[in-house]
Amino acid sequence: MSDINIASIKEEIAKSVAEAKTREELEALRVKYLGRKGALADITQTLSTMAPEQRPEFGRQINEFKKEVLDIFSRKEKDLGSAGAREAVSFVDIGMPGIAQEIGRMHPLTQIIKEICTIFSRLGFIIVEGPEIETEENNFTGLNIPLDHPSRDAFDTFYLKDKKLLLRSHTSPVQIRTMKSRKPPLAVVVPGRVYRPDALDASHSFMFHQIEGFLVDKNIKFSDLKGTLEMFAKSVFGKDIKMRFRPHFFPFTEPSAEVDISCIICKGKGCSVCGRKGWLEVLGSGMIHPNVFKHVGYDPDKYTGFAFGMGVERIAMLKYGINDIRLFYENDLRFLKQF
Ligand code: 2NL
Repeated sequence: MSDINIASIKEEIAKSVAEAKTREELEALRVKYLGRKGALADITQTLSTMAPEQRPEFGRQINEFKKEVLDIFSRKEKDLGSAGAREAVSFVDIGMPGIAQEIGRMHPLTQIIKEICTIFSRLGFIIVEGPEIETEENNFTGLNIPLDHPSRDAFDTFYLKDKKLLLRSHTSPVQIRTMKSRKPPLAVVVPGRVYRPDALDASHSFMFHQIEGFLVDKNIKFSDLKGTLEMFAKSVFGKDIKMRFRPHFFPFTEPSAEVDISCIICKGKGCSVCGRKGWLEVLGSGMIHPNVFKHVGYDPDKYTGFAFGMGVERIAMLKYGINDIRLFYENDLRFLKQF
C-alpha cells in the first residue's frame, strides 16, 4: 500500500461526498468509508503486513488521511444542515400580516377597587379582606342591628342551611373582626363581594361589591369624616365636585349621614341621571355607635371613630356613565374593552 493509493481513495471519498444530496446518503457513505468494514479499516489492516521500518511513516499518513476525511464529512454535514434550514425558512412569508396578540386588562370593577383602595392607602388606611361566609353575630349583632331588623329577614339575607351562618350582606363583619383582633388607633378599608337575594335588573344584583372603611382613635370628630370623604370624592370624581351630607339613620352609626356629590353630568343643574335633583348619592357614613365599640371591647368613653360604606358598582356606573349593572357580570368583551 502506498500514499498514491491513499490519495486516490481520498479523492474518491471527496467526490462521492460532494455528490450526496441528503443526510441519509451522507450517512451511507460514512459507513462505506469509515465503518468497521470500510476503506479506512482496510488501509489500517495493511499496516500490519508492512516492513517494521515503513510502519511509522505509513501510520502517520493514515492518521492524516483519517483527519482529512472526517473534515470532508463534517463540512458536508454543515452544508446539508443549513440547506435544510434555508428550506424551512422559505416557508415563512414575511409579507403576510402578523397574528395580533390580544393584551389583557383588569376588569373595570377591579380597576375601581384598586383606585379607591389606593386613595385611602395614601391617607394611611390599611386594606383588610375577610370571609364571604359569616356568622349572624359579625354580620348583624356586632353592628347593633336588632333581631327584628328587616335586613335580618330571609328575604334580605342568604342564610346557609344550618341558619347560624350566612353569605355576608355587607363588608362590615370584616371591620368587626379587625376591631376584635387589633387595638386602636386603627384606619382600615375593606373591599369585597357581598350577597343579597335581590332579583337581577338594571340596578340590582344578588352579588355586588362594597368598600367600607373606618377609623378609630381618641378624639375623632365628624369633621375628620367630612375631610376624609371629601378627599376621596374629589380624587375619584374630580376636584370641582361639591359635596352634601344629608342626615340619615344606620343602626351602626350615630349620627349618620348619606353623602351626595354634585351631578357629574349636569354639574348640579338637574338632568335625567340625577333625577333633576342635581345631586348623586355615593356613600353612607357616620360616627361609630357606642354599642359597636362595646361589642368589640373598646371603651366608648375613650375612643371615637367614623365609618363609611359604598357600592363599587354604583361608583363605577356614575363615574363611567354605565346604565345597567348586568354589564359588569356578562363578560362581553365589547363592554370590557372600553376600560
Ligand atoms: C351604605 C352605608 C355604611 C358603615 C357602613 C360601619 C362599620 C362598622 C361600624 C360602623 Cl364596623 N359602621 N359601616 C357605616 C355607615 C354606613 O354604609 O349605604 N353602604 C353602601
